[in-house]
Amino acid sequence: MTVTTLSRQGAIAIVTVNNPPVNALSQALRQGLWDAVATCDADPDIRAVVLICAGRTFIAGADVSEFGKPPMEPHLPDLVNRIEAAAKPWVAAIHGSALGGGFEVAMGCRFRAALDTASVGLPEVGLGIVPGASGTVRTPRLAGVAAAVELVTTGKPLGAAKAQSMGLLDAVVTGDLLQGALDFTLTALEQPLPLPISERPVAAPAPEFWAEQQTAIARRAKGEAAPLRALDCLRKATEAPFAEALAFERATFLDLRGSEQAAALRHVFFAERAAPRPAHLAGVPPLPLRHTGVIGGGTMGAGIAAALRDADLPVVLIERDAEALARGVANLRSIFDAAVKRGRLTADQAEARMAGITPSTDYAALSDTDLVIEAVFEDLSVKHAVFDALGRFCRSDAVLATNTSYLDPRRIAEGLPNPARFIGLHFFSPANVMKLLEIVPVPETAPEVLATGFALGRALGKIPVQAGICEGFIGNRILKRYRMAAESLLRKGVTIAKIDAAMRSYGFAMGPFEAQDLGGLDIAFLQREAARASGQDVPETLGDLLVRAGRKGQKTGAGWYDYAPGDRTPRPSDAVAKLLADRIMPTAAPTDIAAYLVAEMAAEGQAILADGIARNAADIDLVKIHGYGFPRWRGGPMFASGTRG
Ligand code: 3H9
Repeated sequence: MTVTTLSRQGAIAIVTVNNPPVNALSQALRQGLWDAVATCDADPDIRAVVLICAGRTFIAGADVSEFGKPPMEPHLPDLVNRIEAAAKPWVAAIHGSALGGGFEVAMGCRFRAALDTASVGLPEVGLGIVPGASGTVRTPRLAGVAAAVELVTTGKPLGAAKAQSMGLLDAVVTGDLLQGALDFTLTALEQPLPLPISERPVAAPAPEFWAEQQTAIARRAKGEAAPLRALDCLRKATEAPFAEALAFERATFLDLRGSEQAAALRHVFFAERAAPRPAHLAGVPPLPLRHTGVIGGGTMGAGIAAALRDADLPVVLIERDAEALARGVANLRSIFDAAVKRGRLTADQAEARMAGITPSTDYAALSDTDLVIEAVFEDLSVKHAVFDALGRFCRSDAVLATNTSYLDPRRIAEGLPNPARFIGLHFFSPANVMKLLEIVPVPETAPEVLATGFALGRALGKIPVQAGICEGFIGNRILKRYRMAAESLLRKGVTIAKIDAAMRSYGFAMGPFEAQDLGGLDIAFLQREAARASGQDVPETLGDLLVRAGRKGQKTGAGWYDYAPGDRTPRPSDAVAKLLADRIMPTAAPTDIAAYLVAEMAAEGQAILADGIARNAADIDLVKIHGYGFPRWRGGPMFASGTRG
């Protein structure tokens, strides 16, 4: 396939890139662009070159799948230099995303014009690397050091308008991109050309600027190497000549590319892209999703309804009585109000979200829904009553889903007239924020219903992962093992604070005990009690002792730690030490606490694989990263412990 084609419009050459799916800079594309420079330079009738891409996006970056292989010529930094040094000025015409190497190619061009819907960015830190083709050296020369630090160290793409205001783009066009770029080029040719970016000066900021950035980035990065290494490159770009800074960036890029963190982040990158479209559902068409319903307006139900509204799906919200319904609507209102406060939504958008909610206490309001998600109290008889009503009032082809975390979906489905339409959709709180969606089919679930679960995940921008049926599915089953392992360390005399600190320095935002205090110890306690009441042999946990002493976590001002009123800072607790004193028998404990706890998670992951509960190890990693705060740059427990499946 020809990945670049050359055409002409008057004196302007048009180089069109066509390398699906995302025009990544494979060796063939680099060579194609390399040759295009030579062809255009040699043609005396060509005055300028517009670089434009076919398909869904401008060049989305280096080809990540080539990263594990030996680099092949022409190398990207050389290509960017060559475009910049071409005898004719190149103009990048950007739609979709110009990311990483794609934006570096655009910076090799003399001008950048973009559609108003486009975005640009240097997301390399998200892959554990730094830009490797002059991103850290050209960006500060193009847009100043502050803009470059933002772009390079956060990795977040910027919309066209913002990018233009920061000087990263010369023009933003609406409508026909090619025409807009051609018009821009003709006008630009009437003026003296600006200097190539590599020849522009860069103002070095005050020395304290770097120290401040270093501190702020180190705090955010929590052990992730790339953002700080990117900052080093940016500093070099302001202190050394262009070529020297470029060589420094290249060396840093190559060093990081071979690192464990980069391998972990590449693993997550590809796992995230594989998850929404699992191979076993290829060719199975999902059912249409136009109207949805949510049963229960509590924290979970309201969060799910908000997620559905964020994807522009109309929602019928059902509660058992007017009072509960009013609370549910108020819960939704406060979710959208908070989004307005944070600047994530405008007031009008929040109103439109609310306008798409139809609150009702009458199940008949669900008669036209394609999908209903139940999020009521975790009690089998309550769930049965709900599904009995759904079976009577919903269309026979509507998908009926439960959001249960701990009940057996097979038992919830008992008695449904059409269990082929039934599925578990396990959201994580807050459901409009957390990316993970565990999809749990029962044996009767029809393939197209399972495919609809994945289609919903895609529509909501979630990471959907299929889980089999067992206690806790994938995520909570591993969480339970993790907590038990943490308690076993505690019993051996390792302090609560030390265990939490070890997991924080591993990269979690919180350790296992702090996290329980935040979420509340009573939920898992009540589950254990219910299991005990039903005759199961559930050994007593240390957490049980705390809950029985009234220590349910932050909400009671006391859990594994003590809390001062109105203050969430955990303080080691003498009361807990006393409460647990006779359970703690100092014995040899593993010295590398994090390694031990991660190995325990991975061991449970292995058992989950052996039981057929997860489809592959990468899915388990996604569950822990997107539902439980496992540090992304560690790749998930399976990857981190060498189970790369
Ligand atoms: C870099 O550029 C380093 C340089 O500084 C220096 C080099 C020397 N490579 O996400 P989607 C595949 S680092 C290979 O679902 P969307 C992806 O796996 C790179 N493959 O599409 C999937 O494959 P499949 C910096 C890639 O429309 C398919 O394309 N760039 C790459 O939702 C569709 O992907 C980035 O990090 C790639 N770079 O979103 C950009 N990118 O269909 C990463 C995608 O077989 N990419 N694929 O499952 C993205 O952010 C999104 O793909 C994008 C499109 C926003 C572009």
